[in-house]
Amino acid sequence: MKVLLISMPDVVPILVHEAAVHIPNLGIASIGGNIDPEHDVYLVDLIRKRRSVKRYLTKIVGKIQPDLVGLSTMAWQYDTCVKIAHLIKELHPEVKIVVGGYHATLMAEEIAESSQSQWFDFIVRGEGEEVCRRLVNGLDGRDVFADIPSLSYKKDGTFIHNPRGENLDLGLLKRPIRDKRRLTWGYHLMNARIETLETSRGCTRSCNFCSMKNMYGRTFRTYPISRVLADIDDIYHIRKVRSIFITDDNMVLNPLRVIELCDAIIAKGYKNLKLFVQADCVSMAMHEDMVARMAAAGFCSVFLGIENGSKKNLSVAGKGDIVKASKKAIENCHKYGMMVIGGLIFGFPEDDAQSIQENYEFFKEIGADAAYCQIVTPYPKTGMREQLLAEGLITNKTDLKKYNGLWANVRTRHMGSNELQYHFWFQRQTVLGWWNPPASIRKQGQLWISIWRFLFKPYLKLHYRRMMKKYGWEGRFQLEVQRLERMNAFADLEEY
Ligand code: B12
Ligand code: SF4
Repeated sequence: MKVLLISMPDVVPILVHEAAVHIPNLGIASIGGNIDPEHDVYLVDLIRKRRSVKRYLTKIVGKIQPDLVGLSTMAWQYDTCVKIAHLIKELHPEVKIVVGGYHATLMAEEIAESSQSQWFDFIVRGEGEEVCRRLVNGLDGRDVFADIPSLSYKKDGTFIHNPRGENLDLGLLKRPIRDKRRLTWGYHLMNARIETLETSRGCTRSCNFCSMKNMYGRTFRTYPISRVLADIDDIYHIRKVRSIFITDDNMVLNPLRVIELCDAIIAKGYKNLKLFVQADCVSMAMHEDMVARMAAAGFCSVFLGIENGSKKNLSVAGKGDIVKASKKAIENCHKYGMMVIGGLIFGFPEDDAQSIQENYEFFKEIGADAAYCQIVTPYPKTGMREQLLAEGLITNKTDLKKYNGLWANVRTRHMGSNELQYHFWFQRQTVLGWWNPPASIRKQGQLWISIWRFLFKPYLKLHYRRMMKKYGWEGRFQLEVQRLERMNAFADLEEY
């Protein structure tokens, strides 16, 4: 069997420009790595082909003539996913198409009942490695679709949903594909080559905007340390890549394990290894010894879910009062030279222009190094969606293309969604202003940070001064909205 696994071209440039970060998709790489070796597997990450999606797919599908195409999609990418499925069926009508990932997991029933289901032959809920392995064997006549947990398949034109399978034993998974079977390349974080790996899956915290619990339940599973080291060896020695993005939802839930892992990494003596990770504030605040060991092992940047400075808003998000923990976590990271990217969320039911301003001010005060700002997004099947629906605060219930954190799909009790969208943008410009990396951060990427400080920033300041004269705040905002509208519109897919 020939299998082609594809991830979507849509991006969300919240931190830097959309061309500055292209991180490989680990989901398809891990599924591909676990398909039995007698089958041929190819990976395509369309994030590297954003300007020529149709042209590229026409070429590659024609060349490979796959038996099965797997499409990976989050909620906000589903619209593009349907278009791509339609295009592929048109190019190669005999091909079977399976859709998986977050959106398929959360919305399998809805997808099956929609008219778009005509483009899909299978839907996979949850982790894809074992289901896909068996599905490919099933297509080869060596397994039976009805027996494969978490698979939905068509019988007489209607989808049958098999019961959901158990979470996988991570110790049994084979390594993801990072070799030439990956047909797209050039992954980078501001021009430094980057790869992804995972050390754990899941999270036991209860943030109610998070889609995670529908994927794994509220569980936390870890990979054996030997497997994580084998993965790092593959990236470091074979691929010769020094930057690694760890995709764990919350790697630090078990601090003793993190320390053990860091010690094992340190013992390997990798030089110039740079690790990027996401973590929760409470664990990073409470375990300074863990933070110190992480820094020693090469963790240079951490994304912290700070979310909001208001206790009321934090409680709506299901986070509890983490304000003190946020401050302490940042202090700990800075003490050991780690850059902190702080996640902020705006648009909670009580928000008004002033509270949005205050949240940006709070962010400035706590001294994180860069802000990753999003508007509350009512992702399907989350507690947040239920809560906001009940209060009539969701203004866009159906156009999921806008469910990516950049768009206001909600209103608050004090602001309409347009006003929220405006203040989310405007206060950021006026309160946070231009990014000014502190000295400790400048050391981490001297070339790019110097280019930013001495080339881009002065140029952009001049550019926006002129824009202000010509358009004013309102005009500039409209231009920004138009830019966002264009970002994930793929002209060559419009006909589908
Ligand atoms: C790492 C990560 C990121 C990284 C991305 C790294 C990368 N390579 O792209 C960063 C920080 C950049 C990021 C950004 C965003 N992310 Co993110 N991210 C994650 C995270 C934590 C892990 C993803 C991952 O790699 N997991 C490991 C792999 C192995 O698992 P996986 O991708 O889920 O794949 C498995 C299954 O889904 C399934 N599967 C996946 N694809 C397919 C395809 C087929 C055919 C099949 C059968 C099965 C299948 O099988 C895979 C193997 O078991 C997830 C949460 C999570 N636990 O997954 C959120 C998550 C996927 N992100 C999410 C979101 C919303 C975003 C942003 C839009 C946030 C924002 N506003 O900025 C952006 C968009 C990024 C972009 N593309 O531009 C949401 C998606 C919600 C939804 N309902 O769609 C999630 C679930 C987080 C959440 N808390 O809700 N993200
Ligand atoms: S800490 Fe992160 S992964 Fe865990 S529930 Fe909250 S948002 Fe989701």
